[in-house]
Amino acid sequence: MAVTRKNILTDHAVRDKFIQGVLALKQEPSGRTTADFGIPGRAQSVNTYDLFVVWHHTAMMRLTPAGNAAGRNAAHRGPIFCPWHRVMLLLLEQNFQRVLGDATFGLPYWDWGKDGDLPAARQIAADVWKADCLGGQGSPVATGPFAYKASDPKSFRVRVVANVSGALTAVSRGLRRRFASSDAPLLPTSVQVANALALPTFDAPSWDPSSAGFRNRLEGWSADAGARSPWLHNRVHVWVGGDMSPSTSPNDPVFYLNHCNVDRLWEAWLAHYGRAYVPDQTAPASLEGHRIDDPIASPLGASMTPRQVLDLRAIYIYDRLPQPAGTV
Ligand SMILES: [Cu+2]
Repeated sequence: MAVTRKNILTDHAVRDKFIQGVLALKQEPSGRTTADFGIPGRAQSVNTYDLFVVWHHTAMMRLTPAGNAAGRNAAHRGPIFCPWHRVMLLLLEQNFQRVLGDATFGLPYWDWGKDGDLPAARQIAADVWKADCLGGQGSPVATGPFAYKASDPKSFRVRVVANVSGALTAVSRGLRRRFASSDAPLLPTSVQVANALALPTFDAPSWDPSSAGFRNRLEGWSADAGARSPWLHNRVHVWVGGDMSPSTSPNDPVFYLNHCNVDRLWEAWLAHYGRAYVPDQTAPASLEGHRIDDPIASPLGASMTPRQVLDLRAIYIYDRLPQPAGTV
């Protein structure tokens, strides 16, 4: 039976399990150590939650192909953006189900387009940032389930970050968020989401941040006419700020609520346009890592290809899919 992924604001049981799952995976040794990933200092456990942080950073640092000027990498700035993060969420969801002992658990999503429809002052005080949900902003975050408590070593700690030269470093500090900086003062809106869904092309040459199509709009390099980047997914990262900005952004659990919504929007697009994906396997080797049968490898399990994740309705569905602009 497929699990249902729900809006985190509409189901308190799912919200509480998400929090519980994050905290449990934060404490659970993965069997890998910092030394396995070349992180300097005394070798210490990379716990399961932090293994996803390392995976994301590593993928983002691997340019595909090496040295390309557009910065296309193994997880971003190209068509693989959608399937790569879908595989990541799937593996996280399986780990949640295991650690919670609940095979019916589906990852929740944050419908940020809805919050983007609110006035600015209400966006930073929206329900998702309340103490019973994700807690608010701060350096460190001081409210909610991921607040830093100096006296409690089991309270939420960021364990792995990247330094200025892109190398992973072990740390132990509180989570940081800084909402609505001048780089992204407002969240994306539901109209912008609907406009993105109205784009019938998934992706197109040059398969990077300058491409036309749905993937690039959703990822957030191309905007509605006249609008200023960053857009949609990118804008959410920048709007939350702090630990949500760099390559180690899965350090903030809101990463997964953002990406579950991104995956929901991709699912809405797939449902509307016939589950198509480009480029196919005849595309040149310069697009390796982004073609339909190229493997998405992970330190957490078997690799999967884009083709294998275009229809996962036997595994999970969303409680609600938004519609493209111009449809009823
Ligand atoms: Cu990412």
